[in-house]
Amino acid sequence: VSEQKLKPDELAKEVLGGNRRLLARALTHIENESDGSAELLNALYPKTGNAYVVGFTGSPGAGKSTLVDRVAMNLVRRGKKVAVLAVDPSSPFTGGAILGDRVRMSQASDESSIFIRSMASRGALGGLGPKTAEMIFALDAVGFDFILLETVGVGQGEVEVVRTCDTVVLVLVPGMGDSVQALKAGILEIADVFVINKADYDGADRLEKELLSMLGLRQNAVFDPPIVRTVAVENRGIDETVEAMEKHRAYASESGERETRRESFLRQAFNIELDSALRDAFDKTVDEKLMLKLEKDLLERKGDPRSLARSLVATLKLK
Ligand SMILES: Nc1nc2c(ncn2[C@@H]2O[C@H](COP(=O)(O)OP(=O)(O)OP(=O)(O)O)[C@@H](O)[C@H]2O)c(=O)[nH]1
Ligand SMILES: [Mg+2]
Repeated sequence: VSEQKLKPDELAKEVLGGNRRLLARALTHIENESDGSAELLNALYPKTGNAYVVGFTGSPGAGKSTLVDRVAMNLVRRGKKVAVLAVDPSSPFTGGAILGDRVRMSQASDESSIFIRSMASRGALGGLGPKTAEMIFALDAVGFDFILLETVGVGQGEVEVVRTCDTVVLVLVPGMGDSVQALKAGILEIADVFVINKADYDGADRLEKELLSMLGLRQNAVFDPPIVRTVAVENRGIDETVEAMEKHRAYASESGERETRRESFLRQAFNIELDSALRDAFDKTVDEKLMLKLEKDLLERKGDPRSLARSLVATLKLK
């Protein structure tokens, strides 16, 4: 069978068998929601649940890509299979250390132990839409031990990261307005590990002190997020970053936090898909004339939005 004509289940089989080139194609199908992508996902999903997903977030230019690159290399040297997913990168993921080490790596380990992919989010949630989750499902299914997710900005979508990731690493930089007071509400709560990158700059001590005093104010805190200093460009602090990730991982699996997080994420993903499936079914079923009439009633102040929407749904054959 030519590759072009692979059916979704055949593509899934190839991808699960370790074909990286077809994995790239499968991810594109999923990203574009092209024909067959639902079947593809359906074939991959039962194999998921084993990868450890770590999200790296922080202000633009904080050094997320550099750090992810070094962490990925570090994990590969420990014999792990690592996928890197950069969501909405404001600058391209260069794979600096990864590519630089490729010659040496190919002697030590299989090149396929690392896989890099960028994607645009287009997500309704701002940062991480359902597409990100589906890409993670695919990478998880094919057997990566770690999936490192880079998401840009300390912005609106950030709080959504926590639902997709087992561990959230917040990358901060001394000075540069990254004072702890300037952090968006909710960010402190979602960080499982703090990395003070660019620790070669002045102000790392002050930033760490601020973080510690903020963390001291938390109520009912059960886990003390490690604070690690890195100089990612010089490969400094990378072992410590991996250890901090592992520390949170151990806590999360022992305490049940990991399961709780995964379950709430999957339920949320299911509900988002349910909303969109219902809307599709509705659009196909609804009496358009009636819909227009109700809209007219609305504009003429004859009926309020809630009553009209409910009366419209009441005409459908739903229980
Ligand atoms: N001095 C210093 N520079 C660093 C360090 N880590 C990264 N940089 C530099 O900071 C710049 C931004 O690094 P990136 O890794 O692209 O940062 P990013 O957070 O991924 O940026 P965006 O994806 O564009 O938000 C680059 O020029 C890096 O070389 C560090 O520890 N110290
Ligand atoms: Mg980046």
